[in-house]
Amino acid sequence: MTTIKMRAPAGAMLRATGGSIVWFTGLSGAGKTTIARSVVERLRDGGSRVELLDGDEVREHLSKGLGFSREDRDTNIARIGYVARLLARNGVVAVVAAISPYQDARDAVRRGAGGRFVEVFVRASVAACARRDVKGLYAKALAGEIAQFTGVSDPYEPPPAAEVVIDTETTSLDDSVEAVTQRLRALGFVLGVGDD
Ligand code: ADX
Repeated sequence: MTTIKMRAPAGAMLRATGGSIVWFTGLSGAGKTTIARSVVERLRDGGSRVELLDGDEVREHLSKGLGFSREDRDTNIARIGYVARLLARNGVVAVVAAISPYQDARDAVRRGAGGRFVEVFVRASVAACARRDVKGLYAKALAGEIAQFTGVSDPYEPPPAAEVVIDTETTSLDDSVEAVTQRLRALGFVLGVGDD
């Protein structure tokens, strides 16, 4: 008997096969939060348990009082990584959107994730982020009013081996979400309805 394998079309329902960490890294204003929110929505629509840990929000609660020195950023990322691991081991897809500029800190989270980790590099040039300047922070950073601003007066280490790289200067939101979900499917972290 022949079995016909159905492949879910782009935009179809997705269901997680268990917990994992989907880690968005990139400059402020690159588009991490926007893409991460859409990925969360897609997974939730398919009935998956999913939680978003967003840098701006985490810094209002879990990391209140931390600044932007390397030490403070590393502490912030270690805290987010810790919570993401707790969620993932309880079957939740933990979606993280944080600049997370240092490779060592990202790798430490990866090592603790037991293979269920996807790094998504949301790439946009400093010039493009400064042009968008959604929060008005680049103007201030470029005027010297904000110290240690990532991409302007503080480093960003691009990931050399991210599972997904999205250039938001040339990629639509829909295509960006698709790139992430395709990779999650290829890794077996989610199934499209009709996959087996
Ligand atoms: S991280 O470096 O520790 O990962 P995180 O993602 O939590 O950073 O927070 C970044 C957000 O803080 C930015 O999107 C921006 O709104 C705000 N911010 C304020 N000061 C800075 C700064 N010096 N560098 C980068 N982001 C800053």
